Amino acid sequence: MKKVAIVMGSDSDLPVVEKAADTLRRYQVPFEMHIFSAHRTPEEARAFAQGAREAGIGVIIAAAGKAAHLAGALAANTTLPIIGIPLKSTVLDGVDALLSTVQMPSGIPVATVAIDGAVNAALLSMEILALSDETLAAALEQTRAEETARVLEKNAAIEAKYNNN
Ligand code: RP5
Repeated sequence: MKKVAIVMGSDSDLPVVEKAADTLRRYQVPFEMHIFSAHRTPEEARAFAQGAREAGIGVIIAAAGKAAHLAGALAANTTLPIIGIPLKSTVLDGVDALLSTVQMPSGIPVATVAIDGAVNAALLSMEILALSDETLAAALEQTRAEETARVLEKNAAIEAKYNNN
């Protein structure tokens, strides 16, 4: 199976990014983690993106806050799918990073998840890998079915408590 690469702009991003790593671990999907910054280490970020396909990576998750150009900078240097996670910071609550990540010019796509949406970023990366991996596809289907069952169970409890008068 191809690997997922998780790239963050700073080690201060790790508390959110860890949730993506945990999610990938749950499905035993191989991944690697890096700190590359579009602004502080632009050469390293570019070199990483250019070599990613050859390194066996299938999807890149890029997490950054503030003027979050990391996902776009990586996307500029590879045609692998890039998933951007805009991170919440103290001043503008992550709206700065959301807009910086999501508003890509035509031709250089970044699939942007919600602010701090690390779990969905991991799930989306696995849905992409699952296009060519039936075992992973089945595992994702199973989780979805379990979640549905959990919600239906809660609905049944609420209906029984409030609707039987
Ligand atoms: C971004 O700036 C990083 O992704 C991080 O979210 C933010 C702040 O970085 P530090 O100053 O904490 O290193 O590039």
